[in-house]
Amino acid sequence: MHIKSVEFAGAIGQIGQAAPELVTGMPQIAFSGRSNVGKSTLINHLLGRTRTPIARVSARPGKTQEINFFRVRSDAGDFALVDLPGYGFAQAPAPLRERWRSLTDEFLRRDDSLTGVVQLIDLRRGPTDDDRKAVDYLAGIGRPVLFALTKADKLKPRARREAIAATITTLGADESQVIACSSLTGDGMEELRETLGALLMSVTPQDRGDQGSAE
Ligand SMILES: Nc1nc2c(ncn2[C@@H]2O[C@H](COP(=O)(O)OP(=O)(O)OP(=O)(O)O)[C@@H](O)[C@H]2O)c(=O)[nH]1
Ligand SMILES: [Mg+2]
Repeated sequence: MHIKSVEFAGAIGQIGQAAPELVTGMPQIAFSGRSNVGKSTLINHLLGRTRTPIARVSARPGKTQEINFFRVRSDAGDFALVDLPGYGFAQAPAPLRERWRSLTDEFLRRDDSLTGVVQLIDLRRGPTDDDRKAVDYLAGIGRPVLFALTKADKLKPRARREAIAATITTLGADESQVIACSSLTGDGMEELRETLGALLMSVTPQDRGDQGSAE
């Protein structure tokens, strides 16, 4: 998949709020993961926005509490890339965690345009309890899930191979569902881009609405 352009489309901060108009009717790919797992960084690299980041990478984990939407034009059609707020932030007070759950749950369960979910997991840590809950939850939604194992650069090749194998086993995932990534080396980015492109191409033009026709 070749990315042509990206723009910030808006955010959902309240339960029940509609997705930004700019992405109405477009297939959506959501990025889910623990706070600090590297979501915003991965999104910037995936979209080729390393020099001028479009997804904010904050110094304080757990700061993003909104669902952010980016409108992407690509040769696989137009789509909305959705940056979900990170979960599992240890210091987050219970009401905030509850709010996260309701906001995300309400959004993900809308029947409309969710084409797939990229679930990020820190390769070095393997799936945490929170990750497993997220994975179980996503399985219940019944949309295609791709696992991006982040920060792969932090492990030497052998430890990396072992960690990938262990994560696949723990998740009960298929090898084809899992991509080891590094925003530092660029590993996995092209594979992730291609896999998402194929997923988007599998969405029929009728499902995409008027704005999504491939060029
Ligand atoms: N070594 C290494 N560090 C990374 C990688 N990806 C992200 N990081 C670092 O991890 C930290 C968190 O990255 P973010 O992209 O802000 O994480 P996030 O998941 O968006 O966090 P929240 O917005 O709080 O949910 C930053 O200091 C990044 O520089 C990677 O592939 N390799
Ligand atoms: Mg972020």
